[in-house]
Amino acid sequence: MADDRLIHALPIFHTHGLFVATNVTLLAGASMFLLPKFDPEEVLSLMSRSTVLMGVPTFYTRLLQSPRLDRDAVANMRLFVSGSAPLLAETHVQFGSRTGHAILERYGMTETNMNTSNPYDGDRVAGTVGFPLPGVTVRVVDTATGKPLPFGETGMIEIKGSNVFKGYWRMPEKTAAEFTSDGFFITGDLGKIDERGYVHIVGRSKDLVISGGYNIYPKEVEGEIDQMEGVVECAVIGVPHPDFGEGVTAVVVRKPGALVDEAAVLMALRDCLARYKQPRRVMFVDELPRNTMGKVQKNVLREQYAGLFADG
Ligand code: MCA
Repeated sequence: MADDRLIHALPIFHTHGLFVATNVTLLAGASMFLLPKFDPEEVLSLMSRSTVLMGVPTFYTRLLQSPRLDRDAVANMRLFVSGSAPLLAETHVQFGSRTGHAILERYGMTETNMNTSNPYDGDRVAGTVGFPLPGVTVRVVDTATGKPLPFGETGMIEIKGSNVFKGYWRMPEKTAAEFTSDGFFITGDLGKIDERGYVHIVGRSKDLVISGGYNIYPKEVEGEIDQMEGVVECAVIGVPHPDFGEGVTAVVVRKPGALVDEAAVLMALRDCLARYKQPRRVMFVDELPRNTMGKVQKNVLREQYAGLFADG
């Protein structure tokens, strides 16, 4: 709305900060505080002069850590939006009880822009990303057969609509592989649609880690570690992290007698990968778990290390 004022603390080199936050503000003829980075105390200070905050889940978990966050602090605020990574139902509930606001969670991707959203008027259901936006078709299909599934059953989420991109720049094969023959984009997110029509995202089939709203492709990190002296192979996974949602974790197999340790791996990556892509922990194992086809079972590793960051 034209009299809105957005607190903009997202990077503007991503869809969320540029197209969603900035363009929507311009389209509405509204205004914003454009901040160089997210600082929870500064954001709290601006709330008395603002009406909307758009953030990734880490914004909300960090705001919850401030004792200043209460109903008085948000008295002028109309809307809190979350996207780019899954918002834990627990964060939604805690934020609601501290502030009286139900965070509006929505679902987008760089390839599609925004797909679904919880309603502005109506139930914003924790753990769901709401309904398809106007003009967007969302279906859930069987991952093996590609056939649409009934309500409540989990499968691959596919999207069609004028919001969907045309393809990856100069990557026709990747583009072809990620669209169905009837023109749906295969998101790589696994989910279901419940009887009320709310979309739930329950997992991911693409080998991708999302840390603090940034996408990390494990292959890139694995490629760097595999090149190191003393390393046989490795697998990079995301495991639950209290601040970033998922924490990048490398599981490494060393050559017999090799001295490479966690510090050495981190040091080797320091200058060749952006900081957010660098593992927060490096674990060593004798061998990686594999299925009968010889494929590394990352799900087994994710379970094994699920509690790694439990204490922060
Ligand atoms: C910073 N670090 C990170 C991350 N961000 N490590 C892992 N994951 C991250 N996301 C590193 C820093 O370099 C630093 O390294 C250490 O972690 C702690 O930094 P800190 O000061 O706590 O971080 P920050 O600068 O406060 O940043 C956290 C953040 C930021 C505010 C959550 O990551 C962020 O703005 N995320 C938003 C990303 C986003 O806009 N995604 C939208 C993509 P050291 O320890 O060396 O000091 S578009 C999208 O996903 C679709 C379209 C959608 O639906 O929106």
